[in-house]
Amino acid sequence: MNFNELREEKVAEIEGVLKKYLPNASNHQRKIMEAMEYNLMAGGKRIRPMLMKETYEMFGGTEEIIEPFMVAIEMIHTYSLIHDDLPAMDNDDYRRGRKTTHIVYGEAMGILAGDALLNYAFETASKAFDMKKEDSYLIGKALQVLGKKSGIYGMIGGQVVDVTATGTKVDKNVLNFIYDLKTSALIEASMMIGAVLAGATAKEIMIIEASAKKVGLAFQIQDDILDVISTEGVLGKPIRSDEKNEKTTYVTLEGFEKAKEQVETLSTEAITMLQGLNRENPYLMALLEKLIYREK
Ligand code: GRG
Repeated sequence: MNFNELREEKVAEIEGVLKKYLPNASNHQRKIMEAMEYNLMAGGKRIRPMLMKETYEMFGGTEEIIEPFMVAIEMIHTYSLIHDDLPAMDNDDYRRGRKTTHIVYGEAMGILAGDALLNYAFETASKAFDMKKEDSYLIGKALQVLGKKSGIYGMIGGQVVDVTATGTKVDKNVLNFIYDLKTSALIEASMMIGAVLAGATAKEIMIIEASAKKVGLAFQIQDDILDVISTEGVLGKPIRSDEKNEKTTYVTLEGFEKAKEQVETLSTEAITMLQGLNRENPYLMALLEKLIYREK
């Protein structure tokens, strides 16, 4: 099986896990449950749950307790996309190749679907306590990482600075701060939770965090590049969105070629850091290399 086939198989497995943990749309709340599922199951690369599971396995993890956390991180990521597309933020009509949630279900339901996914993420992750009581301390630590990296010290914090800076020219320091929180934080959470639940040491978790920070930055710079050179058909979302929203990006700040070099440099540094851990996961290394040249 080649890398792409293996990756497709892993994406299908992750989608199976997502379905397993989704609530059954029933009763009077049916509408919100449908709206939650609408965007969550619309596709997407599933990078975060994949990085989580691969890191977990790299540290020798084999148990099902990783599953509720894989679902939780994808739910948090999806809620952020739903809210980011709202009229009050980027006001976009397409995401993951579909009309955005607020376009289909209305703005109020778009807000609620995002809120519901965020809440249900923690409700789902905490199911791990019932699956393996003896790992309660590790599960608690993993929940701590999830809360911090998606909150004001993580993704929401980055989004706040991003929204405030929109329409103004920001320097590289501020841009790095935004990317660090807005994008890297969830990637850090993904890989750190994998490490935490597999029982990695504090030092190993720090190295994972530092490596994931670089992966996240590289991922965001590539996102900036694709926003300029790709097509709506390939990305499943509008292109030139940064220009429309008057956002400073690595491409506007450093130019296209330098941005491409940064993606390569950061990814190589991230991979080298992981290799230094002397743990085996060739698929994870190959995935990180592939992300450098990703087209969507
Ligand atoms: C609204 C609280 C709140 C936060 C929004 C994450 C975010 C912050 C906004 C979404 C827009 C954006 C450019 C985010 C940066 C991270 C990023 C590149 C998201 C897209 O992730 P992919 O490419 O998407 O993994 P898929 O659809 O493949 O899952």
